[in-house]
Amino acid sequence: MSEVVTYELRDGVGVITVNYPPVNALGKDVREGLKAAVEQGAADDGAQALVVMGGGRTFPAGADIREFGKPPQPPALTEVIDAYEHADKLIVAAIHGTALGGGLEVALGCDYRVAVSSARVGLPEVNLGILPGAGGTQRLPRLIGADKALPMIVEGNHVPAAKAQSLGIIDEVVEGDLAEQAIAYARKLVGDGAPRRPVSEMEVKLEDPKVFENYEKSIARKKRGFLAPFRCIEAVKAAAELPFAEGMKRERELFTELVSSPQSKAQRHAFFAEREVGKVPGVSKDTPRREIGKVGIIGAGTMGGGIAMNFANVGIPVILKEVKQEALDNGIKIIRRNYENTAKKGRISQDDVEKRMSLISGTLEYDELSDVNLVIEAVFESMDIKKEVFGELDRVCKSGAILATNTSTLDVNEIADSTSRPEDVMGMHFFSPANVMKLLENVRGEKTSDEVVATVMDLSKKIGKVGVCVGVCDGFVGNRMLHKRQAEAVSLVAAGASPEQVDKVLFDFGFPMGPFAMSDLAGIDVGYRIRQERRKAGDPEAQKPSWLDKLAEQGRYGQKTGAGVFKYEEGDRTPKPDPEVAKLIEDFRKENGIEPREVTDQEILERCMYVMVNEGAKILEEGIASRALDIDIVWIYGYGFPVYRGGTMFWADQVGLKEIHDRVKTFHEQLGGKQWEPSPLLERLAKEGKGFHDL
Ligand code: HSC
Repeated sequence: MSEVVTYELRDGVGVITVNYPPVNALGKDVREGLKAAVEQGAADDGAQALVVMGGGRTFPAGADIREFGKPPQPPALTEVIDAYEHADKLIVAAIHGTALGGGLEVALGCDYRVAVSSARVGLPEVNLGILPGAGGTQRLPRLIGADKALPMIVEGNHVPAAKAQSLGIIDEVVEGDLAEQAIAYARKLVGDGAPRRPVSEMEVKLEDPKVFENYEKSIARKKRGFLAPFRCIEAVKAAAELPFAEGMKRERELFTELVSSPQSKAQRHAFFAEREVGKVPGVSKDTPRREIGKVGIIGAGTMGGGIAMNFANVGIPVILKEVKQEALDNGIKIIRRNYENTAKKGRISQDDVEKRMSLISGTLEYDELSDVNLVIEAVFESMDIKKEVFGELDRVCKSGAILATNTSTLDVNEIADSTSRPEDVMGMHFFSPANVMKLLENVRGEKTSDEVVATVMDLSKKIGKVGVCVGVCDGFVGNRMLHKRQAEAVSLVAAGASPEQVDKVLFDFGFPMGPFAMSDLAGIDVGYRIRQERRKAGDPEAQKPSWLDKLAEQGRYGQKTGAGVFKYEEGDRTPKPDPEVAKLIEDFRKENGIEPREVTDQEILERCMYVMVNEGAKILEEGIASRALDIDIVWIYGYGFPVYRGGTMFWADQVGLKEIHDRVKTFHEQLGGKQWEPSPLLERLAKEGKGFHDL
């Protein structure tokens, strides 16, 4: 037997334990070990029943994802599970941690399942662009009914033990030592003459024959562009309609199609990138972390309030500092309202609302921040104001406190240098709404210490964010690339496209909304002010005045004023084309001697996307992002880049860098502009036939 799976006889029960840290993934050695162990258990005369469990922190959390895309290595997981289901001894799965994917499929091959109350089970394969491929789509509907299995398989959520018990997945929730409890349970079952329960032999219960059709309709919008959720529905339908063996064949066909699809490759890349992104190159994993027991926030506006909620949500006390009592009261009132709304939707209890609110306090005095371990400034984007705030923080905050700025545009090094402790200063760029958006661009200044970087990166995870460490530049990673795309979108409209056409192309690509619906949501005035500042300052790279600026000058700021590039009806956020804007664009073209031409969807896609890829390459060259995967994660979590395309740079690699480089060069010849100057890195990789992820 392999070393990663052990077998021992305890109290007349054979206990099979998987020891393959960190998550007991079902790689080749584990599969071999599991198969050998069940054979040993079956042959062990001293064992009246068997228990299978995970050592360390969890029951197996799934197949070993790193094996996908490589030649399959026997034994297949399906073969292992068959061996458990057909063993001639009763088997109990004893679950702690997370029994996910292939792990839950192993448990479904057992006769009975017990779990500790903190355990969670689920079939999250859909999040990797695949479906459960070791019988999960066929056994779970047989165990709990197709109607209940469907959401678990299509949504891929983790289900806590108590709920899993009520669904019929778990037979008993146990307290105390899991192995002992499972052994006692197995002995009792044998003593009571409990029957074997091969799930594959159960009938599939189906309450509503239209469930598949209805479910497909219900997810059509939310899962737009994804392949796997729809294939999951097909697989569960097969369970309801076909005998087990045929259903398994169908599951295999669908699994094989998905696992080799570009979507699954992209989603697997995103899975590992999300974990890799937390490991900052050059910062050792043993770097000491500072304890963050209390946080101060400067500014109780929308941003400050949203940021505060992240900390209260995980039990960290927060103190909000404002200038005026009224603004403070209002900020805290809005936080309460947000929590109350979440409670109304049933996502948290009223008790949670009160607990979280009790962790949030307010002050008008800087001196009250003397005991915080981290302070995040979220005030107006003005260097003078920020320097003033940081001067105060430098004065009152205790030694070792981390001083962070939420700036999205200003130079973090300049802010840091205005204090006596630049090594403790860092950017924490939250995305709006700060309590919802998962991305956190953690901006490392020239002098920021490793300890501060490591602490802030860990803290990001703790508050449920995906932190990406980036360097200092205008717009950091996300907005720097976004601004290039936005300028291109504006110029495409000036050339002859309509804003609706541009938006549709990017929406169809998979973004949640097009660039103009997005600028209407964020407020056109924000970008307008920045562009005006640049023009005033004589910045040679400032964009020329455009039709979009004219909209801002007319007070059409977007959703907040009911009209921007699109118009909005009262209480409705759906963008509607506006003939007035079409006229304004037409006038703009006339004034500037532009003869409108037909712009193809292909040109829109290439210009909007390739300009970002070229900028991403420059960001990599400059070391603003250390790896292409950092940029991918920024775009997936900050801007809704479709995860099934793997992020901007992963997508670029799939398209091929030679193709992109050639087009960038052509656009540079045709349109000019610094944004189209091919990045030397892009040029080199294109020549070498490599991708950004080969670096
Ligand atoms: C699957 O099971 C398919 C099946 O249906 C079988 C198909 C068979 C087909 C047969 C055909 C014949 N594999 O997340 P963390 C690593 S698909 C490899 O930071 P946490 C992870 O990369 C799978 N590695 O920990 C990281 O490595 P690092 C279905 C895996 O405590 C380390 O473990 N299951 C891995 O925050 C720690 O991970 C899933 O999708 C895996 N399966 O969360 C579950 N899982 O240290 C995926 C983790 O080097 N996993 N790693 O960076 C998770 O959701 C989370 O990892 C947990 C733990 C919730 C388990």
